[in-house]
Amino acid sequence: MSRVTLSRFLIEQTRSHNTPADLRFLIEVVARACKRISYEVSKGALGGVLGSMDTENVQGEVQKKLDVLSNEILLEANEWGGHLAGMASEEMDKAYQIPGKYPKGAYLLVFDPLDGSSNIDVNVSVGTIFSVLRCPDECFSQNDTLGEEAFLQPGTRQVAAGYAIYGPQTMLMLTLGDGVKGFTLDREMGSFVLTHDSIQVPSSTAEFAINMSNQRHWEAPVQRYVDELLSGEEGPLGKNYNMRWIASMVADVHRILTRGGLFMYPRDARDPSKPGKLRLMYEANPMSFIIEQAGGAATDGRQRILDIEPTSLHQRVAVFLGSREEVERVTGYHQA
Ligand code: P6P
Repeated sequence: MSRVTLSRFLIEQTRSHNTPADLRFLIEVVARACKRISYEVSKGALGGVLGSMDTENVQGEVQKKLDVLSNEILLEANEWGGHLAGMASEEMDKAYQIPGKYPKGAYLLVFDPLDGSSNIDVNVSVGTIFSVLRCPDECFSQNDTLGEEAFLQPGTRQVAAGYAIYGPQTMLMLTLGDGVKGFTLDREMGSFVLTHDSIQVPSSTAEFAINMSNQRHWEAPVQRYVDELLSGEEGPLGKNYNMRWIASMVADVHRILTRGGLFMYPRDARDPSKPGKLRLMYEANPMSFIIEQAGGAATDGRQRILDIEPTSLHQRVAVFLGSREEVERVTGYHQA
C-alpha cells in the first residue's frame, strides 16, 4: 500500500473538505518545526540543551533550555509565511506580533512548545501542543498591535489542533474537525507518514491518570470518585482499575487516545486562585478537541471544556478527559 505522507493527506483533505491552502500550509510548517524540536530533544546531553535557564516563564515556572529553544523554533518557522495574524505561547507573557516586514494571515496559532519539560532531563517523553483559531475580522483588519482579546475564543472555535509526542517514536496527532489522524515520523525520509487513520477512544476503561500526591487537596467529588476507583471490584464501580501518571500531558493523553483511560488534573486547595494547573488555551482546549473528535469527552468537572469562554490568555482550568463513561461519571459527582 502506498504510504500517505502528511503532505498528501493535507492535499487530499483540501480536495474532499475544501481545507484552505493557508491552513494546509500552517499545519505543514508546524509539523516541520516539530521535526526540528524532535531532533533537538533527541540530542539530550550531547546537544548541551538539557537543564534550566536562570529565567521563569509567565507561569512562574523555571524555563528549561529546551522550552526556550522550542518556542523560538515555532516562532521562526511561522512568522514569515503570511498565514498568521499572530501567535501565543505558554512561554510568552504577551501575544507575539508578526514582524511588520512579513504579511499577516487569517489564523492564530497558540501553543505549548514543550509540554512536560520537567521530564526532559530524565529522558521521559515530552511533546508540543498546538491549537489553531481564526483571527476575528475586527482584530485582523487592524494593522496595529494584535491584542490578547483576539485569542480569547472558546475551544469550539478551533479549526485545527494537534500535538507532537517525542517518545520512542516521534508522532503527530492531528484533527481538522473531521476525526483524528496519527502520523509517525520516518526519519530516513524526513516525512510524517499516516499510520493511524481513524482513532477512537474506547468509551469505557479500567485505567486512570492522576497525581495522587495531591489527594488531600482535592474537592469532595474527586475524593469520592478516586476512592471508588481504588476500592476496585469490591467497591461501587465493580471492577479493578490500573493507574498511570507520566506527568507529561502529551504522553498521558496519547496513551488514552491509543487504549482508553481517564486523565484528571482537578482544581485543588493548594492555591484557590488557580482553578487547576493546566492552561486552557494551549493545553486543555487542543487536547479536548482531539479527544472529542476521537469519541471521548472532556470537562472541567462542571462543564464541557470546549464551551468555556476564556477571560485571559494563560488562564488555568481543571481537566477530566478521556473515555466518555468515566468522564460523565466523575462530572456527575460534581453535580450531586
Ligand atoms: P505535576 C507538565 O508540567 C504539565 O503541565 C503537564 O504536561 C502534566 O500533565 C502536568 O503538568 C504534571 O503536573 O503536578 O504532576 O508535575
